Amino acid sequence: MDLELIELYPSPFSERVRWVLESKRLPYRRRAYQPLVGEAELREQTGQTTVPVLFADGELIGDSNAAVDWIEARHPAPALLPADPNQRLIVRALELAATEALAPWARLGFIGRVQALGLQPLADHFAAKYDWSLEREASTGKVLGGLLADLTQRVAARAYLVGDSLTRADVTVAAMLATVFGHPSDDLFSLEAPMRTMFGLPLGDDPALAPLRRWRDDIYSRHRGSRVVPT
Ligand SMILES: N[C@@H](CCC(=O)N[C@@H](CS)C(=O)NCC(=O)O)C(=O)O
Repeated sequence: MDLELIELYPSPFSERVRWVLESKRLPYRRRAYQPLVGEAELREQTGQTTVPVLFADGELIGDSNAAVDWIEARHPAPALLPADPNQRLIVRALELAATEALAPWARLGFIGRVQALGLQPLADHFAAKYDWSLEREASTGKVLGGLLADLTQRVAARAYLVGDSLTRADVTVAAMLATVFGHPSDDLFSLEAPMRTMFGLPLGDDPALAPLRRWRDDIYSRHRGSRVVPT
């Protein structure tokens, strides 16, 4: 077995794949990607313009959803997908809600911060790449409000999003919530202060969402396995 992950350390998409690999106790090498300056080389080597990219036993997997499926199919224990088809469908729907809606919308807040700080040329690069505008950023709350409220209601009453044990839905939603609440505290996720301040939305401070934040922190404490650290 030979596994190498090209990652952007603070990105929840990379974090999600690290978490799945580590849950299954799979040894892997890590290679850091640097936005903008590393993009031409990434495209040349992998055909991709985003990370994570997983090299897995000779295959190149350029998307975190495909990567976690590859891992689950070949390394099913401990299972992170339920056997029951209904539960499995809910896990997949939650994962897609988190990776394709929650994180991309909440990321607009991150890009807005990069813009406001005038961190060029990164700011304009991200704005163009991820379709940022002040107007789109301003509608994040409207788009995500219902999903965040429903997630909060679910985890206020139950330890896990689906069933009675950890699934990829928990891993993925917990990882993607870094875009809403910022990262978990430094004892769980090592991150330099300047980078830490770049993540999280004002709506993440809404007291109504506090149970969701507590759940995220609790899932990290109980299931991440060890403190997340850079390469
Ligand atoms: N659908 C992709 C999305 C990955 C993605 O958006 N990656 C971002 C991290 S937030 C990235 O590579 N950003 C760096 C860049 O654009 O240069 C996946 O699930 O892997």
